[in-house]
Amino acid sequence: MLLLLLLLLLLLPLLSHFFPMLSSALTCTQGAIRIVGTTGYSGRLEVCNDNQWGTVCDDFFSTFSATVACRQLGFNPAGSRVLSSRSTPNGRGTIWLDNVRCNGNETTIFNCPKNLLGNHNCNHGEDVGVTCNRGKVLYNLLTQPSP
Ligand SMILES: [Ca+2]
Repeated sequence: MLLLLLLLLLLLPLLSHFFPMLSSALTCTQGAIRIVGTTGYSGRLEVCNDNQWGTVCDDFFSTFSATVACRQLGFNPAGSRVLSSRSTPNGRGTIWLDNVRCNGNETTIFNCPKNLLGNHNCNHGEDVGVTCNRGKVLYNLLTQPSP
């Protein structure tokens, strides 16, 4: 019996490799955000909700909102810019945020005035991006690497 248990314990990592549900695989941390792009500091903005990465609509998304996103990602907020939806490659999945209207002082993008999560009138052609100051500062733990 004990041997069987040991065997199962040894096999579990292998099993969960083939059946990710077994380890209740975490895709992303609730409330985390990321920039999807080749440079790491400029690209499509994505946010994590309900264990899924999703995108942000460009409606009302201003420099103030870009500033909040960049600060949340641990960048120096100075010089944060909106990357227009025209310049941002379309994302996939759920559009989590719409009508984001930060005043610039919020600590996370989720604290900004916005629609309820997933409540939007957008399409992925309206996915917004940000360009952050390349300088990173070390005061944020919610940063997750881009794929
Ligand atoms: Ca909208």
